[in-house]
Amino acid sequence: MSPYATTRTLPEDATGAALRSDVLAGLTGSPKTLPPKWFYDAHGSDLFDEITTLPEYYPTRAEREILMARAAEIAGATGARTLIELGSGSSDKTRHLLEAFSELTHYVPVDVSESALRGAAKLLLAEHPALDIHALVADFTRPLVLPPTPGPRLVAFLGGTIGNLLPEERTAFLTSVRQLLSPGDFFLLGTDLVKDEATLVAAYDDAAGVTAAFDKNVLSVVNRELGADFDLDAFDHVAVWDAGREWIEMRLRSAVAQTVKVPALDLAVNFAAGEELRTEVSAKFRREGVQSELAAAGLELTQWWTDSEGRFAVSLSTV
Ligand code: AVJ
Repeated sequence: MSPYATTRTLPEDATGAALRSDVLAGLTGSPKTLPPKWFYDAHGSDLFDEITTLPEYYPTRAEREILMARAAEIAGATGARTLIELGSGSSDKTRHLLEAFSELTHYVPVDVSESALRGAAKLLLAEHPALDIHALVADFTRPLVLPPTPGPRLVAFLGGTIGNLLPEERTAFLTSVRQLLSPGDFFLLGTDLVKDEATLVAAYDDAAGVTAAFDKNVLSVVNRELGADFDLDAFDHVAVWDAGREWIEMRLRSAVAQTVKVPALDLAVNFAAGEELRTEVSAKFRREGVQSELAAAGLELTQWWTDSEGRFAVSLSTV
């Protein structure tokens, strides 16, 4: 039996405290916002998995195409013995990589969801019984302390999730990734690319309404965790492309004037009819932008791969 260890750097009550402070700040600010990380309770994670199969939502398929085509090249270029995956979730994206890495002995998945980590480790160990898995229950936007595993190390951040960070948050995040790396280590990053508005908006406002349900799920999370009384039917899902900032925004638009109570925060929140609550920013990138953001953090882009339709990119960089 190979070792499976877990290290928790999040206090057990961290999630509750962080949710309360995020909801208080977000619902009392102007415009109103909620951070996208609160979409992902068990139901939200299921809805996201369903999104990845929708005809309009191309990023998952495009990234998978790249990883499958380039896994051997990535393994050869890095010679990685440890793979560290930030925001690993179900570890689905990494499966293709793990197959290709002949030198790999250690896998360090990092996620806030301990149940996702446990489920993923179980499946992976069935396929790779010799793999040493050390799961980290941690928030990857906070400074990380990694277990002492052999180098070279490959830190992977896939799925385009970096797009959920605002520009200043991205700078801080990339700087902390840089600090995890020693000479000879690598960073593998998935970024969705700027493209025509119709394709982008459809990817975040699908015909079947799955993304709308995913968007509204954040209200269910606040209802359940903080005793709020959001009426999901009183909000409409909206996806908007901001051409200046080159990001998609998901918003929930209040259909009527209404007051929502959040008892755990002793808060009553007024929404005007038509007022919008921003629930997600999903930034889209260009090669020059990725390269310069990496460079600003002390990382040098060495490889850039896109899918056959040029919709998504995976890049490799070094210190
Ligand atoms: C998981 C953050 C990459 O921004 O495309 C999918 C989340 N939001 N549909 C994205 C999401 C709406 C997704 N990421």
